[in-house]
Amino acid sequence: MARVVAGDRAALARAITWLERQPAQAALLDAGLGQHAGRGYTVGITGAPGAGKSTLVGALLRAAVERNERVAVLALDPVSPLSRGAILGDRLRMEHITADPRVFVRSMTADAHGGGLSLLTPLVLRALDAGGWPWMLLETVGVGQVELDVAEAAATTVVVLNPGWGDEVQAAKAGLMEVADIFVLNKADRPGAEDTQRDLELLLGPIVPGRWRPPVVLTVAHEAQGMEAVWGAIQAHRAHLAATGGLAAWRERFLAMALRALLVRALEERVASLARSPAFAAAVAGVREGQQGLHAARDALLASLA
Ligand SMILES: Nc1nc2c(ncn2[C@@H]2O[C@H](COP(=O)(O)OP(=O)(O)OP(=O)(O)O)[C@@H](O)[C@H]2O)c(=O)[nH]1
Ligand SMILES: [Mg+2]
Repeated sequence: MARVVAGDRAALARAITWLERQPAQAALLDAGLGQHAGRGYTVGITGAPGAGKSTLVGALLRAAVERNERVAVLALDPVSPLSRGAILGDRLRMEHITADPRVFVRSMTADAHGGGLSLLTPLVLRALDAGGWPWMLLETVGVGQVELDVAEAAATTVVVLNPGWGDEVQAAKAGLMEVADIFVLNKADRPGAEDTQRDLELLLGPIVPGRWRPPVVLTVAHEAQGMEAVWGAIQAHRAHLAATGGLAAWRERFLAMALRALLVRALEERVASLARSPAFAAAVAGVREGQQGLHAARDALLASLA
């Protein structure tokens, strides 16, 4: 624990494994880490599969390290074994920088709880925060539609789009506008970047004083073009949050998400053990014999949980 707080990367990696696999140790760890958390800043990176999220994260990482900043990356992997090749590709793109002590890179598997994240993502972010990582980049699994979970976990949410996505932008408008604090229009080396930028700007509407209007930043991530502009937009959004109380609101929202995740996990474990109990088998038999309906059986079992 002390070593995690002191910024030891190997200790942090072990701590995260505990969080994922060993609830008892995780509880001890969390109790000790709590007082050290609350200073880090999380930037979520989301967007459709193949939009260039990992390339962007790698390039943002390098740009930050050049300024001698410390950055942790948490990348969510898809569950499907069919995507193994892509995962390996992601790793290779970041491999040469992960040896740098100013960088911490970790991946975890996205789960059925949705949003391109894992249920335990908030707990891992909290461990990174307590470990003294001032910046945390959270790359979601490439989700077909925009999910809201990442915006709950992150203070600043970056939505990565590509040129020629005018129609998709229209279709996804509501969700996009809700989650995006910054639009990164990546692959700007391809035709149509200006058109897509114009479509987005139109959707965003006019600038209203005092309200945050997501900037649209053009990048060519695999050539590291536009990285200072993206960091600049992140800093500007952070300053806006700090000035409007948004930073405190985010920390509150994030803690609520982490607590909800722990509750869900505890309840899932209790449901799983209940489902192995004789009372559960008896309830199933009762439904089969027509003595009670499924809902009544559920209510009786729920009452026994309390
Ligand atoms: N032309 C061009 N290609 C790019 C650019 N950025 C990334 N790519 C390429 O786009 C492909 C997908 O990039 P990734 O970074 O893996 O995309 P991703 O969004 O992380 O993909 P998933 O994690 O699988 O959803 C790779 O072949 C990259 O080399 C860019 O700015 N221009
Ligand atoms: Mg990726």
